[in-house]
Amino acid sequence: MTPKCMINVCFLMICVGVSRMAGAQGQSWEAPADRLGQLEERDATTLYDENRVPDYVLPPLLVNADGSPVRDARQWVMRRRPEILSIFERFMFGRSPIGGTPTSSFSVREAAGSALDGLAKREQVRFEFARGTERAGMDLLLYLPREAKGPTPVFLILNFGGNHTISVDPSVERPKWPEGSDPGLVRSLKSERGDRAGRFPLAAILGRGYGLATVYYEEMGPDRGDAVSQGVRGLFNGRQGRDGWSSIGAWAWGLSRAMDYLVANPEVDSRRVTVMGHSRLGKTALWAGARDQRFAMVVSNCSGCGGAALSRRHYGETVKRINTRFPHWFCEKFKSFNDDEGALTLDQHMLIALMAPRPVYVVSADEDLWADPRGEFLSCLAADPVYDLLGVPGLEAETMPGLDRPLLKGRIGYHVRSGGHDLTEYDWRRVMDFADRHLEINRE
Ligand code: GTR
Repeated sequence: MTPKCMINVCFLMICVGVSRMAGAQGQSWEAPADRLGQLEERDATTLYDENRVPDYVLPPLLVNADGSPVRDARQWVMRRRPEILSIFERFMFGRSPIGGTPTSSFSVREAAGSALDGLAKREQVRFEFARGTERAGMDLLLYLPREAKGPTPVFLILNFGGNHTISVDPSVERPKWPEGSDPGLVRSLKSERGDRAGRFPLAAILGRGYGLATVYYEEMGPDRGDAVSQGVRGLFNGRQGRDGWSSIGAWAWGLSRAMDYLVANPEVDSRRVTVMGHSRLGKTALWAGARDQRFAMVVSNCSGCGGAALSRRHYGETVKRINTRFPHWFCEKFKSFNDDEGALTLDQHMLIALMAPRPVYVVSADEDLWADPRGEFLSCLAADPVYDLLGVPGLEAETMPGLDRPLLKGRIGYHVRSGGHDLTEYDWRRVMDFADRHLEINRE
C-alpha cells in the first residue's frame, strides 16, 4: 500500500468512527433500528450491521496508474480523469458504442404554447438512430415554464413508465411499440397516464423557473437480459465483447442524445442542464454525467450499488447480487469481480469524482438500507480531494449529517431523507436549492 493509500484508509476509518460518536449525540444519521431489524430478519444473507462491514482500502484517486502522484489540476484533467473514465468503461459500464457511431436525428413533433393549465409550454421530440439498415429511436417530452423570460435551466431525467406517466397531461404520447408487443415485457404498455406523477412535482419545478425534460428509458433498450438486440444496442448486434456496452451504457448514451437536442433549443439554457435519475436511473445519470461534461450538474437519487455507494463495504446490495439479478446492467467483465470487489481498480467514489469540478448531488433515504446510505455519503467524502485539487469547495462535512439535514454549501451536495426508496418532492426541493446556488441561477 502506498503512503497516500494508507492516509486515505485511516481518514475513512476515523470518519466512520467519528460519525458513530456524533450519531450517539443525535447529530449524525444512524440506520433506524426497527428497519434494520426487519431487514435482518427477512434476509440474513445480506450485511446490514455496520459493525460487520469489512476493512477495505479504496483505490487512490490521486495516484496515476503507473504509481506517480497527481500533482495539480492539469494532471487530473489531462491524465488521471481519462484514466479513470476508461477503467469504468472497460470494467463496469462497457464501451459505448463499439465500431462506429449511429447517426442521430431529431424532429419536433409537437410544440404547444400552453400546457398544464397554462403553467408550461410543451414540446415532444422524436429521435431516430440509424446504423446501416438498423433503426432505433426515443421520444423526449419537454416542459418549460410558460412565462420564462429567457433561456431556461432544465432537469433531464429518465422515467420508468413512459412519458405519459409523469403527469395527467392528456396530450403526452405513449411510447409506440410494434403491434402485438407483450405487456408482460414492456412496462409502459401497462402503465397509466399520471401513474408516476408523484415523482415529478411539475408545479414546484416550473414554479421555480426550471424546465423538465424526460425520456422513457426502455425505449433506448428494454431492461432485460435477453434484449441486447433491441433498442440502440441492437444497432450493434453481434459486435458485443466482454466490455461491450451495457444497458446502463445504452441509457446513458440516450441521455447524451437528448442533450444534443437541448443544446440546439434556444429556449433552453444549455449551460445549466442537470442530468438526474432515481435508482437504476440514478446509476445511469452518474455514468451519463461522467461521460458527457456538457451536463452542468449531476443528481443521483437512491442509486445505491453500482451508483453512488461504495462497493467494497459489502453493505446491502453487493456486486454479486446486482450482477446476478440484473446481469445486463453492466458489462460482462464486471462479473469477474462478483466475489472480489477488492480486485477492482475502481470504486464508486471515483465515479463521483469524475463530475469535478461540476456540482453533484447525492440523495439517500433513511429506510433504503439496500442502497447503503452511509456508503453513498462515504463515496462523496472520498471524492472530495479532487474538488480540493481543482480549487473548489467539495463536501462541507466530514461526518454524515442528520436526517433531513441537507449539505448544500460545497459542490458535492448530500442529504439523507426520511422514508424509503423513492424520489419525493422534498428531494426535488433540496436539489433545486442546490442548483440555485451552484448553477448561479439569477432570478432577477
Ligand atoms: C433494485 C436494485 C437496485 C435499484 C432498484 C431500482 O431492485 O437492486 O440496484 O437500482 O432496483 O432501480 O429500482
